[in-house]
Amino acid sequence: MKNPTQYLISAALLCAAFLVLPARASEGPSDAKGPVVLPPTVLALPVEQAILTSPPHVPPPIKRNYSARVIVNLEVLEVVGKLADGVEYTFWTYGGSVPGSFIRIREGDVVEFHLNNHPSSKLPHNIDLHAVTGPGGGATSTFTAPGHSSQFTFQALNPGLYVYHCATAPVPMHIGNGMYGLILVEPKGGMPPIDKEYYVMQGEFYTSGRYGEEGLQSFDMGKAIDEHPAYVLFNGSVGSLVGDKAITANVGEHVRIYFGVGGPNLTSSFHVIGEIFDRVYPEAGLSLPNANVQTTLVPSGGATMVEFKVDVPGTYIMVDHSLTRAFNKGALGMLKVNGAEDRVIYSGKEIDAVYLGAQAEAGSDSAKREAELKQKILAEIRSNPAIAGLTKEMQVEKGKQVYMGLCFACHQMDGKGLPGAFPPLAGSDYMLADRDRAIRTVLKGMTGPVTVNGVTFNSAMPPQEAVLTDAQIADVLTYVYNSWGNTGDAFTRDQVKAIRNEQH
Ligand code: HEC
Ligand SMILES: [Cu+2]
Repeated sequence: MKNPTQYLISAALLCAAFLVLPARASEGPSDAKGPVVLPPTVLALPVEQAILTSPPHVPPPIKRNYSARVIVNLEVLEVVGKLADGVEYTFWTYGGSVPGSFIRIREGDVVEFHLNNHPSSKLPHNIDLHAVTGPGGGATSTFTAPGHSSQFTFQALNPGLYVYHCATAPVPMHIGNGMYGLILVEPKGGMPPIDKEYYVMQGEFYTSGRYGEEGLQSFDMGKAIDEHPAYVLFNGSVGSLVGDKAITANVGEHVRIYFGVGGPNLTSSFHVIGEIFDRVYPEAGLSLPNANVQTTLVPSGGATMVEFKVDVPGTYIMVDHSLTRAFNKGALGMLKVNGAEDRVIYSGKEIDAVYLGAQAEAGSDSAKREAELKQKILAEIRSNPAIAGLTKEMQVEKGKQVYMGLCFACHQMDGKGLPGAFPPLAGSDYMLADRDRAIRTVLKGMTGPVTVNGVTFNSAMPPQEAVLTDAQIADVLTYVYNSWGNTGDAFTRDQVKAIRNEQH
């Protein structure tokens, strides 16, 4: 293993290598030692090409029970990609994705590593693999100018899950632009078999603009030094694991997430809402799986493996439980679980009764009024089939209960919102202009700038699709549209259903 002194020395070497680059790059391979002369025992090992995958995918488990010589070809690519809707960024990547390609090898393998820096790159890059024993973890040996390819060999002595990252100066900038990934060194006995495996990494982005500010953003070194990122992300962009890009599993399956933190600075409090990790390999060490963990701490430049069985269907939200990072800076992903319900393990909402405390007498009045109206409707149906008007009134009362239980916390009792934080629903030109969009906002939530009655808000509204039924959404919007001087429209559950099922 590397000790701290070796780290310091390797960092020093790294800086030296960087400073002398211009002379070296033109001299070509003069500093290269030439291919290593491998002993016959190693030369006799079977040779194979590593399978690399981009997130959230993981290469297949290693089946062999002997060492191999594994060839890894990793390409450095500087690419413009999406940080969020309307927000672009020039990512520096290993293999074209953030995080970079997942590498899977076996303890004892001798790895011939090729780092290929694409000719279109503007800068030299290298790689420090935390799985490597040797100064710099490969960094000095892989310092590679654009249009060049470096080769070095290492033996994977320690099993575990390791971060790799660029270590070219300024290192925080290279990592902050997306240059990190994971390498799994399976123990000789293999990882325990599991149904589903996924690859997720957290990293922060220090953009010149605020969260959601549109256009091509650049890296802001000042914000990086202050550790004030605009974005904290899973897999390199807002929504990379949301909606139809969510990771999936079926009820009864066991899921393993290989989770790493590229940083460059922040530690993650990794949590899956509504799940308990049956097993956690703390700090990705293999000796001590911990059991029944809610949230696990993953340091910058560190990793973990979490495993859990999914017992009931639904959408599970993955977050950094430092929650403004999840709700305001993007560190949020989804796991969608399909299958049959088990109402003993989780019943779902059994009863929706009114409880508002002193907060909102309006709510309990509204429940009473609902009961009255139910009676009225029954009476009305008996004597008079013209019940349309009453149906709407009924919806308004039900919707009021949903509103008082959920929306009022942000949009306020009077629907006027809070300046600088929550937009108004009373007289909202934005909402009233487009009914479908209003449904969509409640279902899918909303992030990024929105202008309501001439004032711009830029925050996040949590999606309600997993919380509210179609009928509840129709009711709450009917209440909102029939309150505070709004237009008086009604919504049906079929309208909500249509938006819920629309293709994106
Ligand atoms: C946790 C706070 C929160 C809750 C709870 C919440 N919202 Fe919002 N809502 C917001 C924020 C913040 C925005 C603006 C998002 C942005 O700027 O990106 C918003 C935007 C909206 C908009 C579009 C903007 C406008 O004012 O016309 C509508 C409509 C809306 N919410 C309706 C609802 C309804 C209905 C509920 C209850 C089912 C609800 N919201 C619950 C915070 C919340
Ligand atoms: Cu780099």
